[in-house]
Amino acid sequence: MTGRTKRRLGMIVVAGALLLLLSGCARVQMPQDTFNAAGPEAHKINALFWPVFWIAVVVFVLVEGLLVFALGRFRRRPGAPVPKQVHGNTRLEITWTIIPALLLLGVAVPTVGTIFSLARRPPGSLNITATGHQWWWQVEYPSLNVTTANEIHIPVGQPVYVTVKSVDVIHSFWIPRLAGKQDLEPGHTNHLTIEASEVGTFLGQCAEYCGFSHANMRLRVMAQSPADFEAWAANQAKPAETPADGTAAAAGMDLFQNGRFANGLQCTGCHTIDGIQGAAGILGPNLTHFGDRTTFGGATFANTSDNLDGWLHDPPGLKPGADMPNLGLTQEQIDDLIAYLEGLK
Ligand SMILES: [Cu+2]
Repeated sequence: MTGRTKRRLGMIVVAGALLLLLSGCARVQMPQDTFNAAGPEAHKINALFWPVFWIAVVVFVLVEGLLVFALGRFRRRPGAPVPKQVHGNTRLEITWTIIPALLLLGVAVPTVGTIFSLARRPPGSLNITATGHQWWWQVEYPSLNVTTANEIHIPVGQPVYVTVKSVDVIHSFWIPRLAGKQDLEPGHTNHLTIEASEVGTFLGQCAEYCGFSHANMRLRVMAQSPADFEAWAANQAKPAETPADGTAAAAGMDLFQNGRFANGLQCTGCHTIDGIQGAAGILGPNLTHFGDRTTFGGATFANTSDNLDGWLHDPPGLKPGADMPNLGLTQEQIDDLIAYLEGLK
């Protein structure tokens, strides 16, 4: 390769790298964009991030600029100038000790302030508990007598103080547009506050690798107007509806309550449905108002008949490592169960 080809190749590589870098700057709306804050807690984090980022940019440009300049100007070549020797210059050394110290102090004050502000339990907050399971979220509203899974409904404009726990391994609760991350640790309780200032659905996920289906441990926050939220909570607090006699849903309910499947397993051994006698299992999600949810399986699958059909045929086939085994259900049993579950509004 000649020197010229080498130089050309080098330029192409640099141009390609620059293009790649710039492509990250496109303002595409991403559902999990931390910079697109949708509530006061996320705004606090951004208000800290941006000043620190720009200070770091200025320091980077100054330091790297000086370095590149010195490399070019004083590199070893015939007739190169010898730079002024400054070893042991007390004034210079004091200067470059004091400037970084002041910068760090300037960054530390708002950082500590933000940490305390985020950790505070805001007055007038709604309290909920999110419990991590491999691989789904149990969500409880103790003051409203509501238990659900994976989808967290909250009222717009009210802080929600989330107590996070884990029953197995370390998980991390993260709704990027509403707040930072908070770890869920077995045997230890942590807290964070989320709040949305606008109506909408905010996506999130477990942010701590927790095994096989970590990527399938998602969650979402549905921020609703206070009136819509109240209506939702009032409905959720009711026991499950009983389907009309003779329908497929009624057959599904009977299967749910009394069916024994592969290895003698019963639905009620793992799932709770309020209003169904004996259905008080807590290994899997509470299904009392399953039909009201838009997703299932760790908010990974849209709550459609097709997806439910796939799930009931072979849960671990859809979600590797799922605790719910293949129960060996017949197509008719699956259809009845789907009719029942979809009716649990
Ligand atoms: Cu996890």
